[in-house]
Amino acid sequence: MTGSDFVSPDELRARFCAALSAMYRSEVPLYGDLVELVDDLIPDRLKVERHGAIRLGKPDELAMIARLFGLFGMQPVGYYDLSPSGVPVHSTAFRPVNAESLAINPFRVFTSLLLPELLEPELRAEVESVLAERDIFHPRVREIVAKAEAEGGVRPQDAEELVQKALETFKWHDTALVTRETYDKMHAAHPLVADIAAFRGPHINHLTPRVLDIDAAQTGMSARGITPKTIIEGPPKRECEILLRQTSFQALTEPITFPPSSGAGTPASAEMRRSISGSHRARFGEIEQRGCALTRKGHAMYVKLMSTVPAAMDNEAHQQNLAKAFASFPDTYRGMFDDGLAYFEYDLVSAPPKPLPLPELVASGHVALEPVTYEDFLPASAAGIFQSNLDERDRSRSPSPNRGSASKTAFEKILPVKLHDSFELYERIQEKSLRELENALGFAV
Ligand code: OOG
Ligand code: NI
Repeated sequence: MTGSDFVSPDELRARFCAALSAMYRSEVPLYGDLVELVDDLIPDRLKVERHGAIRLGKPDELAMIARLFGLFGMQPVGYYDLSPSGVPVHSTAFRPVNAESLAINPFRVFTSLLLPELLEPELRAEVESVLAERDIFHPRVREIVAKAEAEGGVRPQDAEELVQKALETFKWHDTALVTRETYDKMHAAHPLVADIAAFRGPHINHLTPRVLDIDAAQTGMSARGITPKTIIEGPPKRECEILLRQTSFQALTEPITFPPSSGAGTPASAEMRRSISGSHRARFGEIEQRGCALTRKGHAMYVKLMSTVPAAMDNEAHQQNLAKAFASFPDTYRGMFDDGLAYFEYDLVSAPPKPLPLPELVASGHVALEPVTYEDFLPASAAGIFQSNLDERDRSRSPSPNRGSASKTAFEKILPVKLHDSFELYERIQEKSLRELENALGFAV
């Protein structure tokens, strides 16, 4: 059996992304409106979503998702603990890790896992027993994944079924798994607990196309009657964009039904046997704009500068505050290169008359800098996206203390594959480019 007997992970990812997008547009028409707006604004947008997000309930679900996404060429990259921001989950992003695969289809899934240890013991036990009962995967997904792992890939005859049955996991369920009472208890602890544990599966909660001008998109959303969240998350608008800027429309209030409360043992009245209607907020639409990836030093500077930005009530004021705070962050690729703040690939423009070190080759224009795009997420921005969909009361919940590296170690243990460090991936890209440059020049820089 050779590699060509299998459907490539890149193709499977593209098919999965297209299928998920079609499903979400039909489930959430307002998301379709957002995509139309984005398409109007950016005619040359690569017409594929850049990311989506799900929230899982238990370790087994994360382990199985990692195996499924692994077949789609998506590896876990980065660890984000959102609990210090008052959101009871920790997360990773499943994404392609090499440049070729990112170019074919960059789709990634921000995947969160509930931290039940942050719940009161009684509620925790209830949540864990609900989660223990559910299986979010279609039995055929489990079978095809096991077969593909044993054989070394997904066979053509299994590909469509795998994509279609995998979609089942991400579908919306308009009937809760638990009674209204239980839902309310979960919701009171944190709305996300209800979102994660009260349903049969981890409905995809948003998809995110990419834009080239997020400020125009933010304004365009209001003009089209799509209410955006108050502020654009992330760094300010710059000549040389860095990291990730994001905005979204707020989660819709959607009708759901609760099963009748069981009158355990007692003859239930007709009233008690009737299902109960309610509503739930989870699903929204987001857009993102990506700039260049920062080194550890650049990232640390980003975090430090962000911590000086005061909370603002509107986006315009917030953007001004950001611009002020970032005045000291160089806004040219040369400046970022000189200070070691960002990752680059190097293009040979013309051969120098004699061997020179890299900084001089760049300064003399013999080598041009090509910024490496940031492919990951920002924990504070992610928390801001989560929180924009919570009520004021829920936003002011006390944050959990930072649990340091213990929770990362626990998260890594659940994953059946290695958790990649995003800095290492960017370093590898930069290093490869450096080697190629040296080969082209014929000397070491
Ligand atoms: C995930 C929020 C984080 C992003 O783009 O930062 C995220 C969620 O709401 O489940 O998707
Ligand atoms: Ni997102």
